[in-house]
Amino acid sequence: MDTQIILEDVLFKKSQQKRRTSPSNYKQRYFVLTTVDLTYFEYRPGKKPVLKGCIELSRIKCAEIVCSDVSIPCNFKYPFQVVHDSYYLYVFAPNKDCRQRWVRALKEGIKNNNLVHKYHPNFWVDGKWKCCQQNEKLAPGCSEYDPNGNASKKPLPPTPDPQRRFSDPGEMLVVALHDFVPQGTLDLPLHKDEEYIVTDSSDRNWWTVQDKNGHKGFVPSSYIVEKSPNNLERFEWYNKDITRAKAEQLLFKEDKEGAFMVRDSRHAGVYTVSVFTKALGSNGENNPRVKHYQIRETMTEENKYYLAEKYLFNTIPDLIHYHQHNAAGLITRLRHPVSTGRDRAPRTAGFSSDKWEVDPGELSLGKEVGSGQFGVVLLGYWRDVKVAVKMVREGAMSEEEFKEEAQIMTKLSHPKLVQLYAVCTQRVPMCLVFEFMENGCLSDYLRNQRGCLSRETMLGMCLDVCEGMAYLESANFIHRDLAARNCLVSENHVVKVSDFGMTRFVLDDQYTSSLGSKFPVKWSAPEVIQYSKFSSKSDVWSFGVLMWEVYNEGRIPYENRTNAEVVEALSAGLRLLKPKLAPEAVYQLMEWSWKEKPEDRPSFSLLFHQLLSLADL
Ligand code: 4IP
Repeated sequence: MDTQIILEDVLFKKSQQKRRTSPSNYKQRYFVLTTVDLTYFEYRPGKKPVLKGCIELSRIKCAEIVCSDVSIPCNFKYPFQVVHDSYYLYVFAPNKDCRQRWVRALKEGIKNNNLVHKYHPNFWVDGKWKCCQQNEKLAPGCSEYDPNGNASKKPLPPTPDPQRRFSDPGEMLVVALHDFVPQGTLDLPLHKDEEYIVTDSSDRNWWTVQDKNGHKGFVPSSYIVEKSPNNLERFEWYNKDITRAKAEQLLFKEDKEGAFMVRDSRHAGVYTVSVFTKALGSNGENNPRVKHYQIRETMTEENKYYLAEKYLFNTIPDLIHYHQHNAAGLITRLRHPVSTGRDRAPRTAGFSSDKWEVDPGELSLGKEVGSGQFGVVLLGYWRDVKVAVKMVREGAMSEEEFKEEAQIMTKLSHPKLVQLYAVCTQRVPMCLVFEFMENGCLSDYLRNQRGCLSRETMLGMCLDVCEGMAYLESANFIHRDLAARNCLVSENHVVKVSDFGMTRFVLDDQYTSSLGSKFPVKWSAPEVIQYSKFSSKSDVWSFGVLMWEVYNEGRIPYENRTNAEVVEALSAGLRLLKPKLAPEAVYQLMEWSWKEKPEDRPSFSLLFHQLLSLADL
């Protein structure tokens, strides 16, 4: 049997301390799970990954989530364990979804092994197991191991104790980030800052939660966050994944003394506090500026956080709270939290958990805002939600096939994807209801902003698209027509991927056949042009072209060549030239995306981390 890649992601790992003198450190590694083994590599921007470790699947005895309240000294806060031979490999994922994907895939891969019956649900720390206090590392486990278990489906324990320091994987306490007004009969209302217990998280977008009165119902998973000391997402001052340049831009715009935010540093595992000040410079001159401070951790037994050496705190929220009241070594105290529009509730996957068809009477239609392969696009409202309505021209779309797929597509939901909310099939021809994007398509946006875009902004655009594509890749969904014209720009200038998978429903041969005049040859990988072989790796090729478009401010690739000439040039090994505005390291990523063989191209998740490492500190 051929070895196949099942999952690949950049994750953190803790050293397994195989030798007595091994340091207990946390490192970012590129993990690859295949049908045969689990390997991890050191990745270095622009260079080939270096193999660091390999565990054959046949040697793994347990793969499971770790539940713990110990503070985790890297910024991926979702641990799972891989028990093999007599070693414990602790791996840390960036979010719950990703962790669940890995644990599920690992369990699938080891299901025929000789597995443990019992395991340790918590960490081995300071010479004992946190779960059962046994002080022998190889002591038998203390909890039943469920080899098939989808941890989130376990029943709740009978009497939940609010003082418990860690929760069973099945019992997760969450806090609402936003109010949610139910739109369907199965939904439950959410009230900002109130706590709920998750009872089922098996659907990616709609989780079942229970409120304090015992009422249960579906809520959008993006509206709640896990309540844990390690989770910063519920704080208005925390902005995940934004670059130093974007942070500075937002803080300058706020223009208030002490405007601040906490963000992920480019150095994985580290957080940075960025703060704006108008304090006079050393020469006594007016000098509004942003200062950046890394949050440091004492690597002692009891992990503590600090900004200025003297003041140590158990958690980051405690540290921020202190510095909100005391400058204590900072240029100014932290006065005004600034966020990237987090106050606005995110999109939900569909309007509600059980509603992906809308009644035409509930849609009000406004002016035309554009046109696409299927017909005109109108501005509209569904109840009070602003939406873009694609009116499908008769004969333009294979409607039956689309209807079958629409339900799956409404479930694809990510902040960097243009959300398909619902379809309206009772109208003839039908229409599709999407999230509305104020700033139109990326290619026009780039052309209109020519000469005004900084390199940081361009990198930010590539990062946005890459993040959305990494999500599609993880959902095994192929875009098939990624290009700047198929990305849209939101009101606050976030770029989102649109029209994913839609070419499958186009009825125009000129568009779908690689010989057709409308086929996007200039964005297509060689295997797509030759054999219509689409994959996430052919999307990666198109993404390389999209990066080229961004750094060329919306110019058409191979401007003066016909499609036939492009095909010829590609097969002779020629590639698009480096855009003047692209740094060498970004062009290297484009070239990597244009490798002849799909398997030599990077995955989106690797590209995302490579791009992130190029963003300013
Ligand atoms: C190393 O520390 C790394 O953490 C290794 O991880 C780890 O191997 C080593 O543990 C540990 O000593 P230094 O880089 O500071 O030397 P990686 O290979 O991912 O870099 P594991 O086995 O955890 O992969 P020992 O116990 O193998 O020495």
